Amino acid sequence: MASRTLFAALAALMILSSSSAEALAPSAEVAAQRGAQIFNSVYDSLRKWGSVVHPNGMSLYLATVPEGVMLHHGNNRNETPTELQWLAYEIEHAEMFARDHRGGPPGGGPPGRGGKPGDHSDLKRRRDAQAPLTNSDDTPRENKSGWLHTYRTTKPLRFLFLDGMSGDKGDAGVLDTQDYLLRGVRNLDKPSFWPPKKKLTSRGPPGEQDRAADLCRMCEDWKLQGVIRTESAGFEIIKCDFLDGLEQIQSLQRSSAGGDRHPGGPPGGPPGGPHGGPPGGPHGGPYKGPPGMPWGRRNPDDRDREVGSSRTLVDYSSMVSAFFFPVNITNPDSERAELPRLLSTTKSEMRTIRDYLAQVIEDRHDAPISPFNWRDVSDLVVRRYAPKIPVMAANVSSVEEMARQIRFLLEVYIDYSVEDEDLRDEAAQERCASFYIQTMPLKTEADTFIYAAFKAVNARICGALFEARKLVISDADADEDSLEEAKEVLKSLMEYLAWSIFE
Ligand SMILES: *[C@@H]1O[C@H](CO)[C@@H](O)[C@H](O)[C@H]1NC(C)=O
Ligand SMILES: *[C@@H]1O[C@H](CO)[C@@H](O)[C@H](O)[C@H]1NC(C)=O
Ligand SMILES: CC(=O)N[C@H]1CO[C@H](CO)[C@@H](O)[C@@H]1O
Repeated sequence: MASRTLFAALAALMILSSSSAEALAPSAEVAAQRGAQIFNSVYDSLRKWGSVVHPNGMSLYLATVPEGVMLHHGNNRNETPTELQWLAYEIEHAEMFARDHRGGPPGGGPPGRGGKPGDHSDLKRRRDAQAPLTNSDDTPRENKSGWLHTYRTTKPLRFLFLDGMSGDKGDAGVLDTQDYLLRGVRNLDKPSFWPPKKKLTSRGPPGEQDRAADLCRMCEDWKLQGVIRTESAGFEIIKCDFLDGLEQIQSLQRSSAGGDRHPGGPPGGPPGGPHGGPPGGPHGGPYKGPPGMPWGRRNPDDRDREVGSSRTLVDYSSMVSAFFFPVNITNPDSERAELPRLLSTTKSEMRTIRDYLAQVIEDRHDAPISPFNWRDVSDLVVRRYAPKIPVMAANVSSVEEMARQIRFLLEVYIDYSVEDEDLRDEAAQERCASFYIQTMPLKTEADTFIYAAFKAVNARICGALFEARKLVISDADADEDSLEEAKEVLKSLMEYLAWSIFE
């Protein structure tokens, strides 16, 4: 009897512990609740403007740089790096580091723009680690100019892509996926506890060099070449074993006079930062945005900057996102409520997501990447609705004009062979909600979560448009008030969507 009780108690305990171990799991329900954020992560991926508008990345993807892609590295010597180093997708980004005798990566974000005191020590440590002694700060200024090295990829290279402005610095959330999720750092005064293989040698707050070293240890386990990130100055790669899969095609010394004036390129660094452009950034345009944020200055040129869909192929079916999991992503800073954070998550939640990511990376490592993907679907949706909705929400001045715009968007979904109007509209709204997503094969869990998210977004768009349709088309007495009501519906739709293209 006693043993039976014990057995039952043990069984109950096992159920309890296994259910608490399984408590944190990704789900389509959670993905649907965070549909807009997931949609935006996919749409914004490898796009500068989207990364600037939604800087706090919560998502990770496998990404491949195919053979024959050109990448750049600026440093202070006529030597190709042999270990962990940074690569830039764009010339002007790498040139920022070739110009200065102190060398360094296209990474880390120019100091003086981040405005964080920590950034300086970060950079100093980074450059101490990278620059040979002969080129340290006491080198005569004449030897200031560096080298710009250009490479081509000699085989497809697999990376982990971190969305948002994850290449920037600062404590407002751009580093959350790296520091909290991947590295498991909690208290930044202490070295990271994970991965535990090697004790960190540096002291003080873990900086960029430690971060890169930690990421590369993980990438080694995952058989990845490194990490792709976006920073203010451009898109960059942390290449862990630098020369693996790279061939140098050019290495030229920059003019020492070119440092301060560089037509077409980045202007010289300000006093506060060896790597920095002026507040205008590498393109010199006036940034706008919330003050005090490292990425906060928005450059109009960023609207057109993107890696493109062929220089880097993202495997959307490998997406792993904090948005898929029921974790608390609320920003404790209520003034930045629109920016998600991982501050209120626990170590064990982060470990669960990391383990899930490791499994996805293993499963998808060699999976063929579909040329038509979820970002293409998001493009279709945005291209269809984005040019119309803001005008309808703000600038339409008559019921007739609003009705015309709504017809333009919704007629495609309506089957006029159905006589009952309610049935017809109901079926049309459902058709509208799945129209763009119905063709995508659902091969992985990520596909089903993205599907759920996209479905939620499309359902919201269609719900709003059909509501507006009721107000100004179905209602024969539609008047000025109906028009205003319809506009309000569309305004709140825009707030929900928060598409970067609206900014
Ligand atoms: C989530 O985190 C926020 C910010 O830290 C906190 O205010 C809130 O109470 C948390 N929510 C839950 C359900 O724990
Ligand atoms: C609405 O009209 C104003 C004034 O003409 C214009 O500045 C604004 O860009 C328009 N907005 C949209 C979304 O078209
Ligand atoms: C212009 C100038 O001073 N160049 C010096 C750069 O450094 C080399 C040695 O590394 C000197 O030989 C050059 O004179």
